[in-house]
Amino acid sequence: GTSGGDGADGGDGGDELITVGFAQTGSESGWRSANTESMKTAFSEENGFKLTFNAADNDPAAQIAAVRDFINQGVDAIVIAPIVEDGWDDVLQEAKDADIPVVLEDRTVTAPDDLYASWVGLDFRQEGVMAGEWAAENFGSEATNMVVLEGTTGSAPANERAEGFDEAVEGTSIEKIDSQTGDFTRDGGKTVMEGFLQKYGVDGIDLVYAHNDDMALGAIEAIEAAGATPGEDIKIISIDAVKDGMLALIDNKINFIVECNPLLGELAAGIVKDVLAGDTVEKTYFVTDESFTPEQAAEVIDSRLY
Ligand code: GZL
Ligand code: ZN
Repeated sequence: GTSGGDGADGGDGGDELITVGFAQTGSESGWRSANTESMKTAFSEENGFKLTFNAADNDPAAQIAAVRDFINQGVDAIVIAPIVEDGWDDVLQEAKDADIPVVLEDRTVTAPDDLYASWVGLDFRQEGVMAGEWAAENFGSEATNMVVLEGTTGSAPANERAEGFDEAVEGTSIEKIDSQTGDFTRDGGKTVMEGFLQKYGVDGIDLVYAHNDDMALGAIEAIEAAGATPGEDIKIISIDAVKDGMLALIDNKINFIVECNPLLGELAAGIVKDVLAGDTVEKTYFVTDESFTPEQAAEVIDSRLY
């Protein structure tokens, strides 16, 4: 940690600000912007924090380097939204050796859980199950060719949303004919969907499962450019429920969205304070997710916080 509160700084001996290094994935999606805003608001000076923010532009090596910087700066605590699940053991061990607690927010890691104090996030697997169950219910009885727009390769949400969905549609007549990463970005979703349309034609694809709204919005552009009607000729199921996704849902261009709540700042800030105060914290805090049909989205759109 930084200089102790021993009054040697000649200050009023009042509470020092808690210095926190936050290693964010980057700015790949509308969800990410909402999550960053939530974190910056919670880790504010009036809440007792001095926040150093780093966005790693979706580059796992850059994100690990940012965490190493925080360790060298001797921050009081480190918060990470890990781009990918793997590769964290070494730098988390270095943080542990430097006595700097780490709290994970949003995505999680495969490293042993004694290397981080806590993870606050979403049950990505359950999100995949919710999406798959809706698909099974609505499209599972007739032959359905599905393409998947995967999230960032190696990320917990991409892995878990695929696992949950596949499990939920097992035994139905939904057939995954292709699956490729669009890296959670709108452009990525559009480019991959253009490739799928080239390969299979509009008539060869019945359903798109997009791991996030931004890729679904890109797919909508590609489907419309191909002269087809998204939500009708080609159905779309997505995850996040950010504003733009919900508006497309209300427009019936997306058929179903599973929410993934990005407002994790308050929880993460409280956990950091508890950890530094030596209080016991849970290893996992899940924030609950809802799901929406077009009608349900229309009812809530004006009251949504993101
Ligand atoms: C999920 C989060 C994912 C979102 C994407 O909690 O990590 O990353 O689903 C975002 O929109 O890019
Ligand atoms: Zn997994």
